[in-house]
Amino acid sequence: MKSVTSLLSLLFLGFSLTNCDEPSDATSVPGEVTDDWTLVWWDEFEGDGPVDADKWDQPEFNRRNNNDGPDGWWLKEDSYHDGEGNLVIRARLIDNHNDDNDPFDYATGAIRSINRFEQRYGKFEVRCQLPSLPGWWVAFWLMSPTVFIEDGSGEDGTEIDIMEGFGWTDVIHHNLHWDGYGEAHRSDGINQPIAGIREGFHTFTLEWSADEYIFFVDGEETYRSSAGGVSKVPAYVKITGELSTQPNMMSEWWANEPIPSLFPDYFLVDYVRVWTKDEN
Ligand SMILES: [Ca+2]
Ligand SMILES: [Ca+2]
Ligand SMILES: [Ca+2]
Repeated sequence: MKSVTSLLSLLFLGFSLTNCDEPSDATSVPGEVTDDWTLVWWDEFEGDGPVDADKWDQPEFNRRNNNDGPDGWWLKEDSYHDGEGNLVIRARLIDNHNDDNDPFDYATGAIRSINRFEQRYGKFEVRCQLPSLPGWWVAFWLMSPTVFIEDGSGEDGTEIDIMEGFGWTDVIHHNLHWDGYGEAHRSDGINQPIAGIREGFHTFTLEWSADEYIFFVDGEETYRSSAGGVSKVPAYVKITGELSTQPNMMSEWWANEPIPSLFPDYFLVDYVRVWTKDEN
């Protein structure tokens, strides 16, 4: 009986350990030598509770205003856990949310680690399933408040778009933006179709060092750049959906046109993990 009790205790301990919010395969990243990397921050999005407020801020505001059409809001209730190990970023129609004359507005979800976690350099990875509808886009990106400083350099802060993806096309974007978003704005990037990227889950990874940014999709290098001089300041993590009814955003250059009757749509994120590189 004693041994049975011990066995049960061991089983219970094992059960507890496998159910805590630890990545089970954090070192098994395709194409990577894992020994030099130390996992320092992550969210596995386990459980059916709300988004972890210790890790994430959920901004709420009219992210994509349009004076001539429905607005695209970020609302807290559109980012949540699905109870199956994923973060859900939802896009949907809502009643007109302000005092303009729109027949309806749109809402999407967004989470960001601002005031909670920031890091300079390292490896940043998300595993996710892209949405299926035209009209909105999703992104895994890094942001520094100093990206707005207009000094001819991205070293003091660069928006690093590790992945921008869509429901209507296989094209994936990797982009860098610095010196604000006005006339001084500079950018560098690439967009390329990746066959089958909208089917099932895929990983999108950035390796950021003092020398360069290297981007990977499913462990294969897809882009490499040192544009702007490479940011030397910490950045926080963002996982977002966005929908704009501005004509340029509804073009085939970007998110294409939303078809209101088809919504809602969903972007699923299995995990986000961040490593630092060990200095040997
Ligand atoms: Ca409105
Ligand atoms: Ca700058
Ligand atoms: Ca997960």
